[in-house]
Amino acid sequence: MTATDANQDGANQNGVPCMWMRGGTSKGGYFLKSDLPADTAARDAFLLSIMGSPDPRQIDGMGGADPLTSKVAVVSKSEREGIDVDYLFLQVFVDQALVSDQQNCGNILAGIGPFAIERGLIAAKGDETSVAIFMENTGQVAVATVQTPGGVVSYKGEAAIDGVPGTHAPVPLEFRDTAGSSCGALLPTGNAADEVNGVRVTLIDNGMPCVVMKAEDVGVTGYEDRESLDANTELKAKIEAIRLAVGERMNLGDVKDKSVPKMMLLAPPRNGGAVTVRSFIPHRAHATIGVLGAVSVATACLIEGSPAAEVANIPEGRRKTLSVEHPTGEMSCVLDTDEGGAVTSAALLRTARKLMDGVVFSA
Ligand code: NQM
Repeated sequence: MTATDANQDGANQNGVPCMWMRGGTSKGGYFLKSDLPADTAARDAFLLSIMGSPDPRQIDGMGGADPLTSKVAVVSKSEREGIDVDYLFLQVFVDQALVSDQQNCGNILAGIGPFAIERGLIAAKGDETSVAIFMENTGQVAVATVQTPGGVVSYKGEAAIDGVPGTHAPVPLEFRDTAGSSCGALLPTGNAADEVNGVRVTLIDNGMPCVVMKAEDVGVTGYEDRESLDANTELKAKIEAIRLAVGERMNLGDVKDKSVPKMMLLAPPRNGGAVTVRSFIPHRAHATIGVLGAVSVATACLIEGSPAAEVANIPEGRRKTLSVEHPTGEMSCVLDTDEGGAVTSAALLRTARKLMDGVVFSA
């Protein structure tokens, strides 16, 4: 028996400690790094097994048969100066035997602060605890503020986010220096717009690599619901061809088996916001929009000459709140800009909730 086999065997019999949490509009398993196999292949095999992948229904696992509920956070105390914890995000594919660390997730990020405090990686500091989180996928830092009345994490509160019923404790997230997180530059081709397969697109990365285009340029309105977009095989084939064509240009290599770049279809706002978006992540339509995906879209709206700028309504001032309308509501991004109009930081409101704390078993 190899060390890996032994590790897997142990996990089968005793289970592995894990907290299941909703982070923003996503859901997944939160693990301490020290509780998972150190070997990447063994770790990924374990995660596929506990999620029930590959299987479109994930019937033999914890996954919810949706990329948004098949997510994992790996958390450890940080050795880095000024940083509390390190967070690695892993996307466990639903119907393929793939685990990817090629993207970040700003929704799952919302649960990292509460998890770190609950697991004793950091101590609560008064009624609110700010947690500096190093996002290992992109090498960048986010600061989350967690409600800790009486030194205990509270999930109860009055904050509402679209896509999640009810109200919960607010978890504000602040990002700085997210430009070029995975692509090396905010605009990896240096252009506000490129033409790909006859469609004008902006290739952009302000925390999440995205291909931003006008919905009408790919034959839809941008106001469709998730189900009709997911059923539109012609549209999906068109945007997947664009995605595959831009991987190299975005410095992401061959993106066939990657969950980035995300495909963003934009239209003018209908509910008083800045812009409307329908996003593909990248093969299924998103029920709302990703956090860093929204930051990248909002940033594209501020770039002169981009297709996004043509449909967006941009507020005045150096600090701009852009309401990004999505299929089930909106997400407000607060962007700070410098005198040249470049985005210097972004802040968003999320909530998170502990759903289960226990042990999880692989097959
Ligand atoms: O963009 C989905 C989500 C995400 C990612 C995805 C996210 C982000 O909504 O930061 O949060 O784009 O795969 O959880």
